[in-house]
Amino acid sequence: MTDLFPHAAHWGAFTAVVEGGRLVGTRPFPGDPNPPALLASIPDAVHAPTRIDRPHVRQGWLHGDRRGGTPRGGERFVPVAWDTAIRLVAEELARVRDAHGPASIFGGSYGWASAGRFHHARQQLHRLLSVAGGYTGQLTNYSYAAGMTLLPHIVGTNDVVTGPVVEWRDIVAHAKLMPCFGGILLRNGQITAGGAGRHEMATWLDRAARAGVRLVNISPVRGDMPGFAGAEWLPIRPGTDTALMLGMAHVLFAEGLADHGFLTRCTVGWQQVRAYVLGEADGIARTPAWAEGETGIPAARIAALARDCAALPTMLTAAWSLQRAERGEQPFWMLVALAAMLGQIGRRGCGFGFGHASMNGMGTPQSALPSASLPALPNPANSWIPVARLTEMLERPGGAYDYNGHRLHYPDTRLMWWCGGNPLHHHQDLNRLLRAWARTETVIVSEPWWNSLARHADIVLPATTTLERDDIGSAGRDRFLIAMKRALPRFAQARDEFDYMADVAEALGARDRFTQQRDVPAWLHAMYERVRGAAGRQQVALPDFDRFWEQGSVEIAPPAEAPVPFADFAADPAAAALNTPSGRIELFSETIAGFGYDDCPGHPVWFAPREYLGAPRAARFPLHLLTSQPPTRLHSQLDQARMSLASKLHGREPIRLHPDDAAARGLAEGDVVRVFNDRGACLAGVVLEEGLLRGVAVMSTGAWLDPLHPGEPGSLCVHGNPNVLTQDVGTSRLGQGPSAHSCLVEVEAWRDAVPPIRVHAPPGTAA
Ligand SMILES: Nc1nc2c(c(=O)[nH]1)N[C@H]1C(S)=C(S)[C@@H](COP(=O)(O)OP(=O)(O)OC[C@H]3O[C@@H](n4cnc5c(=O)[nH]c(N)nc54)[C@H](O)[C@@H]3O)O[C@H]1N2
Ligand SMILES: Nc1nc2c(c(=O)[nH]1)N[C@H]1C(S)=C(S)[C@@H](COP(=O)(O)OP(=O)(O)OC[C@H]3O[C@@H](n4cnc5c(=O)[nH]c(N)nc54)[C@H](O)[C@@H]3O)O[C@H]1N2
Ligand SMILES: [Mo]
Repeated sequence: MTDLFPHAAHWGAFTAVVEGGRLVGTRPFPGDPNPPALLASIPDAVHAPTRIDRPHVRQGWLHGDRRGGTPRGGERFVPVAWDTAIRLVAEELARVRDAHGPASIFGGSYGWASAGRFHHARQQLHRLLSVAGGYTGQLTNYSYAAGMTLLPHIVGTNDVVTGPVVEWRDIVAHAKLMPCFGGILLRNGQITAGGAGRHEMATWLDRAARAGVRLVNISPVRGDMPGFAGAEWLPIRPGTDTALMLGMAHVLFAEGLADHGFLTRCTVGWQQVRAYVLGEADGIARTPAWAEGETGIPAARIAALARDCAALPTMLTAAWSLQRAERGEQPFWMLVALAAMLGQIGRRGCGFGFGHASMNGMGTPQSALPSASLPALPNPANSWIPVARLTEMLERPGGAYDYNGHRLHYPDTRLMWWCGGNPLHHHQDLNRLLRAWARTETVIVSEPWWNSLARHADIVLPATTTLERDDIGSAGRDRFLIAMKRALPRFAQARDEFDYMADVAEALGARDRFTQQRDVPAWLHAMYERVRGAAGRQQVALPDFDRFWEQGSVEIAPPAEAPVPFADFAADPAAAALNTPSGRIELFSETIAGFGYDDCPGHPVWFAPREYLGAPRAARFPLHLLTSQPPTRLHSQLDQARMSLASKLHGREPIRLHPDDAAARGLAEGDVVRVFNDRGACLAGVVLEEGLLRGVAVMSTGAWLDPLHPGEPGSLCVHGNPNVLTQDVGTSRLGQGPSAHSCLVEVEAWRDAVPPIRVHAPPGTAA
């Protein structure tokens, strides 16, 4: 017998096909023009051999080891009953809270978890820790921390990076030229946080190309723009986009092409930027020839692009990746400055935006209603760190640091609880993190799978997957609400976060405050009704909950006309002032200048990164490693499923190399190599790619960390997790974002026997 259930994942809405209690397939959401290939991987993950069947406790911890100082990952786990696990968790939370204060409980738990807005793992954890007395959280995100901290100072809002951004509808109709920093790559368009019913990036890019929008792929990777776009490729050295934009700005000022009317009416500080570009203060004119030296792009092409931008209706866009790098604030600030010099901000289909290809739903028509969400509870500890300062927090309890104008101090972390995020995937310099991790007294991990994170825990709590629970799928960048129906029985003793956390709350005397005396159906109902109420206020009629649940989805029509960012402001800057101190676009920011940060001064500038192809360090580690988003997974999720496994070579994560770089090292397609620098090393399998700038290597993120010697930080990752190589340093004191993309490495042939991959099978447990 076949049963069908509507459902959703971050990689799309779908119908779950169930036979005999097993998920046997997925069917794409009706009407999705471009359903992600990733949907085929879901059954493998749900029924993977690495599913955690019951709670487990690390042997040493169970026997009383709370000293900290134990590198985790090398010891056996002991299965325990849920009652025991709940008691241990509640006692440990209470002990740390009472002895050290709630800020010593780190519950930031950054991560994507799963679609389904009620059983959202991280939000459930935050609610629990809030009613238990508080915790240290995390501010901003790994995606665009530097951008989202900077841009409110510059344009008074984050919308330019989170959306709504300039829509493709308008780009197709009005733009003639679209330089894309980081390209428009369809791979990343498979994903929307919360799940989406429509994947339209390919459709819109195709329409733009057919409409005659000239697309320019400014990236170290030719494949960052699909062939059908007919784009021109400007191969650029990673980390040098700011230099390119400065070279273009020089042409605009030197040749009288800058729109002084716009600059004067709508910005402040353009004179400082102009002086810097022309080299009036320091004698270094940022000419196209100067920019060629940094970027590797011929000066004539830089100048021609600048002139074309000034002559044509132009839309500038940059991938979020540009700011996930040392001094990542600068390319975003400089892109705004460049767009201001062109004077087209606020015109239909023109101006600037970020992330048009970073995620599905960016720049596509979307509903103006709030998405369904689980309300947060106030955190009594009122303690947080900028998201990517994780290792430093563990290394330097009480230590001072700067962030966005604040002088702050790290909490004294004694306990970490991760639920819905995987720091052993997402954080940089994992060997350093693992050393710092060892200082923590207790690590609790909630996970459906025995991934690397679960293996580095003290207490492991087995979570259900979305297929095992009822929920609502809803993404701010999509126009559907999806009834995510329970399609499978719970796996073994796995439990829903809401369910076991209510028991932990009860042990701490706070069950009713955690559940707010609602069960799951009551919560889903309440969340849906909030959206329906908001819709009603905007004259949009939605069916009641029971109809929605029965139908399986509802569609909320997007506005007929695309909103145009900054249109009102550009028409009348005084009447529609921006939310910046001057009310205008700040090409010079008194506020930021006032912070006195040498790594983020008052206007955009070029900083030579410590790690890029022009750095002295490149003599030792001559390849720039980009760690991009994986085509075959979402981060570390689905790594154990068919698409990801099929992409590996000898079981190793691929590393893409230019044929000449490979030949210079005696390497051929399919060879296993050791990728290394002075932070760590991993194995990988060579894939040759002509369309790479020489000197650039690319690995996807997300291969599960598989140390040759578990429990010994610094050990070779035999599988190919590139975050053993990346550097862990804040973008600047302003944004404190991650700098993953600034990373130099070397590659050599691996001549020993290739060790087995162990992380895709469950770990040994003690009887
Ligand atoms: N080098 C490098 N590193 C990067 C990046 C990069 O470009 N380069 N990109 C960064 C970016 S942009 C991001 S957003 C991060 C992503 O980092 P993460 O969001 O941490 O990565 P995920 O693999 O999605 O982790 C989600 C975890 O939640 C678990 N999970 C899923 N559903 C449930 C559930 O219902 N309950 C529980 N308890 N757990 C669940 C999954 O098994 C998985 O382990 O990575 C960052 N890291
Ligand atoms: N399939 C899939 N899609 C995803 C995700 C996933 O895990 N899998 N993750 C999602 C998440 S959480 C996020 S935040 C977004 C991230 O979206 P992005 O940040 O846009 O994605 P990346 O893959 O890091 O980078 C995009 C491209 O930028 C180029 N690039 C890197 N450095 C530079 C540079 O210095 N200059 C220029 N000009 N180009 C550069 C790389 O070649 C890369 O292919 O992706 C989302 N989409
Ligand atoms: Mo992200």
